[in-house]
Amino acid sequence: MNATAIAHPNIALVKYWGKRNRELNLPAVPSLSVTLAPFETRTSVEWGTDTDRFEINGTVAHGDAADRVARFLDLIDGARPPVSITSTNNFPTAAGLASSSSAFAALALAATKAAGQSPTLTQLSTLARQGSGSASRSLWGGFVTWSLGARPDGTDSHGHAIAPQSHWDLRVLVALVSDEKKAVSSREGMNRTQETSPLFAGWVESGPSDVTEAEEAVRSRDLERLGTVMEHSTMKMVGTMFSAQPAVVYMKPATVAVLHTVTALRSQGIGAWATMDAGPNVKVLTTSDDASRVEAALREHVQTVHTLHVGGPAYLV
Ligand code: 2P0
Repeated sequence: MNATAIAHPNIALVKYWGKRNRELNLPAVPSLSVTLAPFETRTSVEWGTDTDRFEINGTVAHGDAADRVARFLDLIDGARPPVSITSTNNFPTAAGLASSSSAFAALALAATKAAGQSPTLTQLSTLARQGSGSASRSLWGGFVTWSLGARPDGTDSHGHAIAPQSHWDLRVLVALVSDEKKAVSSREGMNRTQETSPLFAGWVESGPSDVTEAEEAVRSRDLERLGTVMEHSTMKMVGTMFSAQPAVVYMKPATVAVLHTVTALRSQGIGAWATMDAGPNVKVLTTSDDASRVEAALREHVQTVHTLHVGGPAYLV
């Protein structure tokens, strides 16, 4: 059977960093994200063909990338036939956003449908998590919490919709500091941090209350409260990276310049808060009213700024 699905990427407002189970991709901390449009991944799956073939953004995957997709498909059906996949992003892979979140969410939705299954969104999220942790948050639109869960098999560690796309018309501006492929993958960076940073225990201990704080801020549409906890979660995560051995440093000079600019904007009364992920790019959370002033300020340091809005859920085409 054939099926096609579309999913948006998300960025974490409260961060996922570290795993309590690498095999099942179970997180060390809960996290909370916002789904982002108009960026999206469109994935078509043919279940039952001559040979496995995975085409990602026009290039056929080989080696580790292909193995990762094949293992993911095996989770759907351990006795599956060969599968053909064509997946494309409508945004540059170097856009400064984790494309694995939309990729594995779209693949989970399209591949289960093509396999003749009808999983719930929660089951899809649990499946997508095993492809890439952040993908567990891309099945829903709006604001999503990825719960820590307690069961050893991970069936209670998945996304939960906190508020839909229509709840809050925010903007996220991506200041593109660098589009080079990073030297340390997020997976490698988080594993090294977890194994070597003396700050990691504090990170894990303080994570759950950040998610509670962010959920309350989202529900009450309190941008200052949400931005404050987002920056705190981000800087704690960066602190664990810097204190790893050897240190994991994704920042570039322009990253720091943008962070200072965001702080300066706030002192001028503009509601803007910054976050970063496993890379040098800075994402700025702001309102639709302030977005153009924030963009102008970011352009003093970077050439490319993507302006994104809150996106909707993943869906079958
Ligand atoms: C996040 N990041 O919450 C965090 C913040 C990067 C920093 O999720 O190993 O590609 O596939 O579960 O999801 C990036 O890591 O890692 C990420 P895996 P993933 O968005």
